[in-house]
Amino acid sequence: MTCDFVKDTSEKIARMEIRGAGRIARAAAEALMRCAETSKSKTAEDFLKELEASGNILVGARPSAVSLPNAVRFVLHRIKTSDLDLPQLRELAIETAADFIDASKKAVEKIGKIGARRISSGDTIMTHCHSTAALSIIKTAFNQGKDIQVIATESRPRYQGHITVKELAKNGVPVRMIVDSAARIFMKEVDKVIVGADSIAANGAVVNKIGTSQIALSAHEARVLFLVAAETYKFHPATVVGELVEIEERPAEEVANPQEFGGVVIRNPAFDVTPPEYVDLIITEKGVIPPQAAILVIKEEFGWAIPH
Ligand code: RUB
Repeated sequence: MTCDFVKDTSEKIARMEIRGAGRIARAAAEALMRCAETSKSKTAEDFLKELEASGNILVGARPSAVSLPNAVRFVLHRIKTSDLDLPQLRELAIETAADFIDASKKAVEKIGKIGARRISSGDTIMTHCHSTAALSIIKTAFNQGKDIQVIATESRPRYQGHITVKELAKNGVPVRMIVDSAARIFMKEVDKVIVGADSIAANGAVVNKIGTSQIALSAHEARVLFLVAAETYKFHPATVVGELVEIEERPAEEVANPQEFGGVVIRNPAFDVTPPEYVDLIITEKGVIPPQAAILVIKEEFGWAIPH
């Protein structure tokens, strides 16, 4: 048995009504919290089974952001390793989900503060897609009075760049929008690229919105710093034992109507992988690390979740 909140949240995640790795993670924790609050299970065993089944549904909603399974794991691990009766277990599940949500929001704030130290007055920053963590750095630096400019890609096919541009403009940050394919021509004006992450593998490779790796490549070519803003729950425990991050392929219709092209195949991968060689720093809420230290973050934060 699973609850309605879980079905509703996983549908919203799949439809991208709830999107962005951090928001997805917080929504999953909240669904589990509501599930625990309203559960009609009569025994601790049934309650655990219900939450586990709910967790599996949530995890199946989208494959590439590890923040989703990490949020579910965080809640389930704490309740599964306790030895409590049903009312206490319910309380613990609610408390743990709330802890995750709270820690996640604080992490984004902390990343803003830590990352802003890397931004200087006069910097032009390029960003791609819509990342709350990357924007936290940009907005914090701007609010500290640093004179910065932003160049944001529109991020086809779902145009998450529009959200970025509107959010920055609303906050008074000077921002220009470009088509994704103009990233290289503008790179000569850029001092730093800052993007978010959906997953970070044990070798420091960064999975983020499709197009990120091309931007990283042109930043590398132009010797522009490439920074990734990522909470520690974006690090992927199973990559330690060789699991690959699944790259979500979304419907062709998001790109164009195949019928208008005589049924031609249209591919629509939603994410790509930026190799660690193109990443200068990863900014987490625990501090700034080189991509080569990703394995240490995974061992420290998710050692218990690394599959045997
Ligand atoms: C969003 C995306 C974002 C990361 C990080 O993809 O790739 O860069 O999720 O975002 P989609 P945040 O729109 O397909 O979910 O920093 O907000 O977690």
